[in-house]
Amino acid sequence: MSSPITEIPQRGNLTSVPAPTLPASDRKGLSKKELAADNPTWCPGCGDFSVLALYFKLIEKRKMWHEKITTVAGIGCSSRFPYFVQAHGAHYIHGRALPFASGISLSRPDLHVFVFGGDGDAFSIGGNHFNHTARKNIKMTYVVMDNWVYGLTKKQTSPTSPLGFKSKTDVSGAVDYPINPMKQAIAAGATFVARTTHSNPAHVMQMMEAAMDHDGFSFVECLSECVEFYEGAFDASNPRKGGVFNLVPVNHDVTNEMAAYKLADEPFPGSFGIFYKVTKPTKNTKESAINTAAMEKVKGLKDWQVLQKSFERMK
Ligand SMILES: Cc1ncc(C[n+]2csc(CCOP(=O)(O)OP(=O)(O)O)c2C)c(N)n1
Ligand code: SF4
Ligand SMILES: [Mg+2]
Repeated sequence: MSSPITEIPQRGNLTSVPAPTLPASDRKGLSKKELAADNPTWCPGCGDFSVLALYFKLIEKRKMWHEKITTVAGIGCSSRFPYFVQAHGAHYIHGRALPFASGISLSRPDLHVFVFGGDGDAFSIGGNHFNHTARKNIKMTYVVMDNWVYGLTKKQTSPTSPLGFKSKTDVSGAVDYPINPMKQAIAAGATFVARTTHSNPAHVMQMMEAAMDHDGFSFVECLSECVEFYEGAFDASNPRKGGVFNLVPVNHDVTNEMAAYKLADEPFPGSFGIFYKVTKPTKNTKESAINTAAMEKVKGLKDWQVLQKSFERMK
């Protein structure tokens, strides 16, 4: 019996499909035990643990199976993520997780592609890839574990470090204005933009679920404390540390770009939740239509005949 689990789309028939949430079936969902690959090497207390635990929970809850998910990352403490997941994925080049994930998403739209990484990976070396993946609306979920510092390389200023932050690259305090990931994502054309924090696991889970259900490029900024090099960075957003955790107002219109910018402009700790969400055709769908039309033109021909036709055109 054919099942949606085993079907792999053929070239020319690639359509953007919803996240692989399958109805309860005879097949059991993966458990955390089956998903945990290795003992994470993060420092005790690092916010990244929370994101990993919630990713396992998400896969378990939504009954996603190994052959339907892929976990991709660049380089950094947060980008070690795929090492700790017993599933298909790649720990790729610094800043290049998104182009790698784009290739996977466009060639296998039946998969759900999750990308994890840090603020340096996303907004320094990977800054351009972030903008272009967002504007192309390539279907994937990108979770940036923002700790406002380069953790792996032991405390350099990152693009999200606030002014005055003392680091090995700014010994007397950061002088460059930080970027605002939410504004940047909206301006670049991301069709789903949300903000959460590792200290509120239920909210992280809610945002990751909403992101994976979005048909397009979904971006989640997740504050994730680096206890080693930026302890207390997010205390003002954590009620357990005397801070406040404010949800996006219930009357916020997620399709209103200007309203989303206004939320993104709030001073720290700001609001948490979905800032922006619109429906637009994905590159996956558009490319699939182009592929189908191209395949139609060479229908019935053998591969060598298709090749010969291409050579003839080049003469
Ligand atoms: C091409 C290249 N340049 C620089 C580095 C060094 N490097 C590794 S991780 C990193 C920054 C990591 O910061 P971030 O992405 O914020 O991740 P975190 O460790 O904070 O989770 C840098 C500069 C590298 N590995 N490759
Ligand atoms: S250095 Fe910071 S970001 Fe890296 S594992 Fe340790 S606490 Fe986490
Ligand atoms: Mg970082």
